Amino acid sequence: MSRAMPALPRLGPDSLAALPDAIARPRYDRAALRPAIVHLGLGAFFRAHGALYTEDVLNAQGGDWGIVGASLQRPDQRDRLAPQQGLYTAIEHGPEGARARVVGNLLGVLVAPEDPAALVARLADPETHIVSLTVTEKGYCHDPATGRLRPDHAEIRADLEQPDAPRSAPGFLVAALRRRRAAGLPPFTVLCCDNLPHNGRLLAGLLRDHAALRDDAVAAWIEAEVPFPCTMVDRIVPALTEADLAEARALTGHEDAAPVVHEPFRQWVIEDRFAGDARPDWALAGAQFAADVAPFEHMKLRLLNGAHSALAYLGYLAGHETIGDTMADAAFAGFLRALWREEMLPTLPPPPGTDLLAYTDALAARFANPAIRHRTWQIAMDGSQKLPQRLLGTVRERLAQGLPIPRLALVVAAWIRYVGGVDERGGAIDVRDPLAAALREALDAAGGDPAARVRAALGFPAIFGTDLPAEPRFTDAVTDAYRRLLAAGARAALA
Ligand code: CS2
Repeated sequence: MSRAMPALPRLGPDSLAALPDAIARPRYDRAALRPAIVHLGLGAFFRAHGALYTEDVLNAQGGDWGIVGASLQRPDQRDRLAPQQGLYTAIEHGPEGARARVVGNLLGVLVAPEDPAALVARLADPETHIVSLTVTEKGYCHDPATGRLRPDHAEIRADLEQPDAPRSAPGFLVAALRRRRAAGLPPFTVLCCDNLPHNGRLLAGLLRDHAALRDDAVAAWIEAEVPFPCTMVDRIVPALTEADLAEARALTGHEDAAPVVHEPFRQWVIEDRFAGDARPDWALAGAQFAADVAPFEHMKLRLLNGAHSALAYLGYLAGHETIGDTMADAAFAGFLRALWREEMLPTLPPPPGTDLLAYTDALAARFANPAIRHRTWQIAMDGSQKLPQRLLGTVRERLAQGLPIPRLALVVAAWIRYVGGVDERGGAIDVRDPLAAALREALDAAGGDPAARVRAALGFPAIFGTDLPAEPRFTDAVTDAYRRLLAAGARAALA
């Protein structure tokens, strides 16, 4: 006979006083919080990054900077968090073990598809000062190679059909800004926190283009009045697992359906341009306000995210489940060092006060952290949206300088192998990417000839533009690497 475990109490406001002493919890007055920040794309990353910076500011000086989350697709975050009145456990996994805290600044979660008008109203409300976003690369409905809005995108078309019940993130922002302008209200600040190049400027262009599809005056107002600070965000936050749920239970003695597990490191560099200068003093929590975020963002997108994608495709093909497992394989750790040193660092100007070699040393240690189980499959997702800013910018700069790209080409070849959908042992790969079906179709149509398959994959201008497929130094290097991958497998191809 199996004996049921005694049920633990669900995490909620009443549990705060009952948590074990080691668990940090809000030290400010939760009742004083106002819905001043709305975050679109509430997921593990934001709850382990921006929300924790805000939590630290509240703990340091109190205040009313509460956060309302919004999910643009699914109700699961709301369903997990609502019974806990927004409280959740953040668990830090460092080399010395785990440390947990309970976070209190989340006021609620709106689920956009259930009631789009409610989200537009929340955004348009004068109490909303900042709208931050982590909707992932594909959530911007743009063309990753050019950074322009795709008016033919299904979600953008849906926005235009029902402007007061939009579907896309740009659609919600435009609908709310239109309403604020009509009401004579000041704009909110749009704070993009996704891993996109010049993310603030990119989003400003997308909103202008989106608004101009209906009303040039709104587009002009957005361009003139709305601040879109650029940001660089960094913290490794793997997707939630059953083990995390169990760990939250063990640490807190409470049932938490929505814990987040993250590494100790975090970084946030923010351009200091906010509507009415209204923002939490995130510097109190270690964020950096900078006049120019571009050098930080370049460093991070190329050295961290570029390396992540490299390890994800090559590591997955070699049968490694996580980034930590991949780094524990000396062939991969060595390849990564060489990729950084030989091909990435030479084209990268260091941000003020930063030693890039030390930065890559620290990255290698972060990637190797065995307590962070970050799956290669998770990072391999949405490669069509990630390759341009992570790897192809470096490729273009090296080619322009007449420099070779053997390792970068191998990563692109590994991506082609990955999106082909069949792994090295003949098993199916669960490829998640907005272009997955189109890529698979193009590769299948190309047949078995490696050069034809590479040509087919590189023939996606949304990813590679029109310049790279026409550049023999690029296509030859990728084709060579792809042949080596087919002949010897990913691990041997690293040599
Ligand atoms: C990762 C990022 O999933 C991915 O593509 O490269 O989520 C990465 O972990 C973060 O950007 C780290 O700051």
